[in-house]
Amino acid sequence: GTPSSSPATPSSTPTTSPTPSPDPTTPGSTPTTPAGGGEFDGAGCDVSGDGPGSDSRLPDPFLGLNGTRIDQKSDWRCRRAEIKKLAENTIYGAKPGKPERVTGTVTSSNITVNVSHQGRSSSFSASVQTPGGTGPFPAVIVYGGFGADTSTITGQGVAVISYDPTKVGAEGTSRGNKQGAFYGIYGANSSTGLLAAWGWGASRIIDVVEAAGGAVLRTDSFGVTGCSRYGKGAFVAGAFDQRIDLTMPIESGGGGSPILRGLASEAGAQSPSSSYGEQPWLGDAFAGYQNNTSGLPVDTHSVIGMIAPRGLFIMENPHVDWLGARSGANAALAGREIYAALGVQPNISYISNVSDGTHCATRSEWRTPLQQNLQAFLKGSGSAPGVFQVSSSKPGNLSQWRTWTTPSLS
Ligand code: MCU
Repeated sequence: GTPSSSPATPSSTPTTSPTPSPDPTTPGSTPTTPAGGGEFDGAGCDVSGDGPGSDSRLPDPFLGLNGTRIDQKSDWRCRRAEIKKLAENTIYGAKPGKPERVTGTVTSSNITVNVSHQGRSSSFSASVQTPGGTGPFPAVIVYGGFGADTSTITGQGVAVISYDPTKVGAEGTSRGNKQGAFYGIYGANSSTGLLAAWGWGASRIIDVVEAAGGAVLRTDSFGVTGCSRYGKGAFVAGAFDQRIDLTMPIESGGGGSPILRGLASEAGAQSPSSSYGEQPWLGDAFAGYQNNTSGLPVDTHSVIGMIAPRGLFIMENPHVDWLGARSGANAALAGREIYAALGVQPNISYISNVSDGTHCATRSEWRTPLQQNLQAFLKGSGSAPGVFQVSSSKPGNLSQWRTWTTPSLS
């Protein structure tokens, strides 16, 4: 493997400076996205309008805020921007874009992130584990310290960035006194919930890796994963940063990928009000929806659509009722319709028919599709597996949850 005793030279290039041209002699070097520029491509879209009224079933993800259904694949860019707005306003709180200044260093063992914005500054770091072989390597940002199969990730030639999101948004605080690197910038009484704050931190890690120019880690190839509360975080990170090529939430439960409308009635599952109250994971605005999910103008199937057409591999555990795997299956089934309409159905995979009921276990059923997803989306090799294996104990039933049909977009 790569000796961790010979770290690459740290760089501390401000990401606000122009990205240097890639060195064509570096293996694996590809043109870099301008720093931060690829986080969200819908900034120029008209997102005026409030969205649909109350509906106990899943809102039509193809219905624009102007009241017209989209009919072209290229319309998805601005539809994503609409969903982003609605999801921020009602579920997660606002995820701000790139701050005025982001600097940091990348070595084969560590990443530092320094942020300043409107006179406030904060910092955090993450550790790096490189795989064997010669870099620069693609990297998966792994939230937290459990549940993700990191040896399979490094075994595919992909680095692991171990990210402790609680440094960016701490658990255990009141909503009026939120703490961590995000809230040091945006204020302890920011209405943004932890999941969006954590995603902001992941985006800032990507800013620093981009600016470092590809000596250790590739600037254009990122995944994200995590289990349980960190699965919720991984899901939101992937939805809100288009530089993330592969999103892999594991057993994310309430506030993660499962449809919020379903969780409100799924037997034994963590309810939306419990997800709102347990920690400030969701935005403060969700207070008004925690007992009224029908009032949400979006649900997590549309958040899945924010990830489309990029890679998504949702892993769930049907044995623990609290995790809401039936609502998870319904989210995946409805979200898959968006992937299908965009002509990229194999880019979403879902597996919940797993045998071990232990929460956040490492599972053999996920290993091969994990390898295939890493190869396809982070290494440009092979093709997306497009596996869809729903447990018989927690099946979904899409027809129960929608009245809309799936358009064939041109
Ligand atoms: C599934 O994620 C959470 C769940 O939402 C919580 O209710 C529970 O307390 O903790 C889970 C978790 O993060 O476990 C590690």
